[in-house]
Amino acid sequence: MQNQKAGRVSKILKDLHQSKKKGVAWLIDPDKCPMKDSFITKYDWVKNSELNLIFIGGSQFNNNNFHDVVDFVRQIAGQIPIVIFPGSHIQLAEGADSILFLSLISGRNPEYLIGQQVAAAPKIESMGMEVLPTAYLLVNDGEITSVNTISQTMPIPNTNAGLVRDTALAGYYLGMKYIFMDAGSGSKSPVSHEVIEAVKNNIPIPLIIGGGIDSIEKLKGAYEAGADLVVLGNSIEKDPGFLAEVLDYKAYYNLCLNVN
Ligand code: 1GP
Repeated sequence: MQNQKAGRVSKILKDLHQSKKKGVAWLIDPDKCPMKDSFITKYDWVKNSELNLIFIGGSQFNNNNFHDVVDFVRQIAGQIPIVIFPGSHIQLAEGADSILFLSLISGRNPEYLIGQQVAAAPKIESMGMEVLPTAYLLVNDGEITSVNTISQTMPIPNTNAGLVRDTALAGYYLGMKYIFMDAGSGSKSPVSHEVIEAVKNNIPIPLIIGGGIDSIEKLKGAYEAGADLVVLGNSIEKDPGFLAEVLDYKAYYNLCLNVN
């Protein structure tokens, strides 16, 4: 077995969780990453920013040039870790620092509980990247987003915080080290505060929240409910300036934590 890369991302997530500080991950969808000089010009400042992580992945991406996308994004990432957020086992690249090794435990499709993982495991082993064992739950108000269509699973409703909590707890008991609750890309109904609180108050591992967070108000709500790291994708695609706004807000929020 190859040595896995040192746990840089796990340290970032652990530090956020323990310090109660908040983080931001920018999700870049490889289907929408234009791989043009204009992208690099537009986002060249990111490498010097306080962005915690860059996620790359998408539920629809099926091209075999995933490594090109990762290498391209590296130009604006600098030292910010690139984490693969895979939609399937073909979304792998040596140039990434880490991979969210997801099991979609809110659903009952064996392909996304363990099938894709078996296909990916030996490739990840040979690449030697850091592996982040992650319980992945889809939770929203009943909207069907692309991840539901692809995975052929339904989200757990926001109204059923008890079931979300029990599911996340099962993931924790199975040894997963991170929980990622996702409303789905572009969802109109983000994971509810009640759900975030139910998981945060009962399960002592880093909590990642994403899906449909398209305003500072929603970001603040997720932070206050207990998210350690918030993932944003669509809102930055629509308005690249929003990333800078989000990072300013995160800095302000963390500063207030220190003051109080
Ligand atoms: C989707 O959580 C991510 O899997 C991000 O969602 O694109 O809606 O921000 P958005």
